[in-house]
Amino acid sequence: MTIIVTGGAGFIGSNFIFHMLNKYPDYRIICLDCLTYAGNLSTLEPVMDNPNFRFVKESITDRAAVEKLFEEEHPDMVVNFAAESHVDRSIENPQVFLDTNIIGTSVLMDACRKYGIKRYHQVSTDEVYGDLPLDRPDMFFTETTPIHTSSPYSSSKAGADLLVLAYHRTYGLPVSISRCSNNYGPYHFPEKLIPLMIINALHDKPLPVYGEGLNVRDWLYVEDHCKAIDLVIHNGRVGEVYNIGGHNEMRNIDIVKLICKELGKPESLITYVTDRKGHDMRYAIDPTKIHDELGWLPETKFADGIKKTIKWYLDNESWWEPIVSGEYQNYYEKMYANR
Ligand code: NAD
Ligand code: TDX
Repeated sequence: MTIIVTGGAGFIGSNFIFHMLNKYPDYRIICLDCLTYAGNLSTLEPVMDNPNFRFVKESITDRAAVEKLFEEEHPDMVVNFAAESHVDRSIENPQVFLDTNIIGTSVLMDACRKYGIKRYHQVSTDEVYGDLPLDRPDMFFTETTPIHTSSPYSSSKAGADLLVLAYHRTYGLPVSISRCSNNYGPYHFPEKLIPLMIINALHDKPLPVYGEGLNVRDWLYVEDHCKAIDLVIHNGRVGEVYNIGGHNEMRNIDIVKLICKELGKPESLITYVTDRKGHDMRYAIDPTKIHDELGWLPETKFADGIKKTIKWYLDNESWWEPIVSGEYQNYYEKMYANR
């Protein structure tokens, strides 16, 4: 089995590569990643010498490079993690989100059509469903909830999802899609809520909570997401969408307070800043389908996962220090200086 994993130098893709190489020692895994600001080759260092692993630095939008890779490797599957993934960046500059998330997806699927494939899997997000009201805790996203996006990011992911389903119906491409809730865990890029708060708290810097911090996200430990994708690509039905989430809804402010408590830092570091434009209120996944069809259940409880994650950031300063002291510093200044 040969699998091309795109975006494997990022947060979830790298965790997925570790999971797959560990669980299937006879699989060949090729990581296709162009190393944007969010891609980090040092993350993949532990597997670089594995003879069943290959890293290729190219963009999924580069048709010639993608076709060359298909000719060289004859993949059985493609799992597409590669994306621009940060909502705030999409509000500042939508164009690259359309290029990577939509055009990149079409380039990958065209190569799958041209050379043949057993499965093309699209890693999508619960954000394609828009948001839910805070006063309706009985409401959840199911796979049939209408697409109703809020940000350029979620719109680009939804556009890609629709294209994936269209390639299935029009060309019979054997596709699947998973839509997951918010992930957390090792190698999460420091621009996202949980790692940003951990690292700022460690430096006794202000903890910038958007609006009143009452927005709710449904958090899943990254390993549980990887295991779910593993099940979908092997046993999931072609042409289907699977929602992934662990019924773990938390308000942003409660997460930030928990991080302060775990690190022994004062809540006075919390600073309420201007809200995100178009900020989604609540995400909540109904994972009944993947549970009933594939037997998937999350294994890591949030109370344990957040402790493991904080410990990972404490133990791995050498991974995140070069990021927060480098180019990312300019982004942070631009986004938060006058907020
Ligand atoms: P990330 O930003 O950490 O990593 C993205 C990776 O894609 C990086 O390594 C980057 O270099 C690479 N990449 C970007 N553009 C590329 C291109 N044109 N060609 C090749 N590689 C490119 O993202 P993440 O958080 O790991 O998310 C991975 C996927 O999962 C995304 O598709 C995202 O939409 C989806 N997702 C993320 C979450 C979450 O909570 N992080 C939840 C649900 C779904
Ligand atoms: O500094 C911050 N302060 C703050 O209050 C940041 C970075 C975020 N927030 C809030 C905004 C959100 O309500 O925290 C919440 C989580 O924000 P992000 O970490 O940016 O994640 P989110 O916007 O929910 O999107 C994430 O989950 C779905 C991923 O980044 C997406 O790629 C995925 O599709």
